[in-house]
Amino acid sequence: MLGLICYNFKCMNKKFNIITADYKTSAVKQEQFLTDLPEFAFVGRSNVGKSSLINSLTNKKRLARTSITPGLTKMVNYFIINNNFYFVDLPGYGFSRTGKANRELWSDLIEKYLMLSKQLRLVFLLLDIRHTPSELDLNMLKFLYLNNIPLKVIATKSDKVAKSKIKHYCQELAKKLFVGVEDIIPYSAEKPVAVRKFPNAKQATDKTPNAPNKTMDKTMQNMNGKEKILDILKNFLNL
Ligand SMILES: Nc1nc2c(ncn2[C@@H]2O[C@H](COP(=O)(O)OP(=O)(O)O)[C@@H](O)[C@H]2O)c(=O)[nH]1
Ligand SMILES: [Mg+2]
Repeated sequence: MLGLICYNFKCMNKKFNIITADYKTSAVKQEQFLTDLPEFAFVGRSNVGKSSLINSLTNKKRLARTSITPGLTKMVNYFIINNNFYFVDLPGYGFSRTGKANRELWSDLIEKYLMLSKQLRLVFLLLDIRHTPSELDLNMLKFLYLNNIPLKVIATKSDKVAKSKIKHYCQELAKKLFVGVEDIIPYSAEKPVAVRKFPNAKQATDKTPNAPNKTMDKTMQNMNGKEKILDILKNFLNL
């Protein structure tokens, strides 16, 4: 019995890691959507950093094709992770190349995927940390809310702003999106970025009265974007 408790405790504390990541398949129509394993989808404007995020999370430079090779970006691309779940790289939305009207679009395929995927657990909505969300970003957020699809917001390219300004940019994004700043995960596919610190964490020591709890500081506040996302995946997969 004690052994079982210890085993469970060990599992609870075990860090979740991505060990294997491989391209599985691409879908161009709904009949091709997969149904066998849980899915985590990445959605956002073209060029916001979806493919780079997938590559960074999996430590594989060329797993998802970044904008240098645009061929596959109109498809729903599945990557199998740890033989256990899928990352799904969705087509980017944005200005229509052919459309004469200056209108932003997202493809039917994105909408079909989000509405019909049976195994979709969570959507990561990516926004560039430096930019005000576009109308289309806000529509996507609304669409996800209205369809009860769980989502997390990722503020990409956070290496492009000063470290000291990351929190400010996240706060600005949070205001525009009507979410809490803690719901926004700053991320850099180039360098790891600490999510947040207690404002007084630097000065505080164990002996300081009311010093922040050190364990909490380490586990919650100093997680970088990658650790935070891995933690979210772990929770959604009940691992
Ligand atoms: N500096 C920086 N550049 C990034 C980051 N993420 C993506 N990029 C660049 O932004 C461009 C578009 O990225 P990509 O992943 O292809 O975007 P996607 O169209 O949303 O899949 C590429 O040139 C990437 O190198 C990041 O975190 N930091
Ligand atoms: Mg891409």
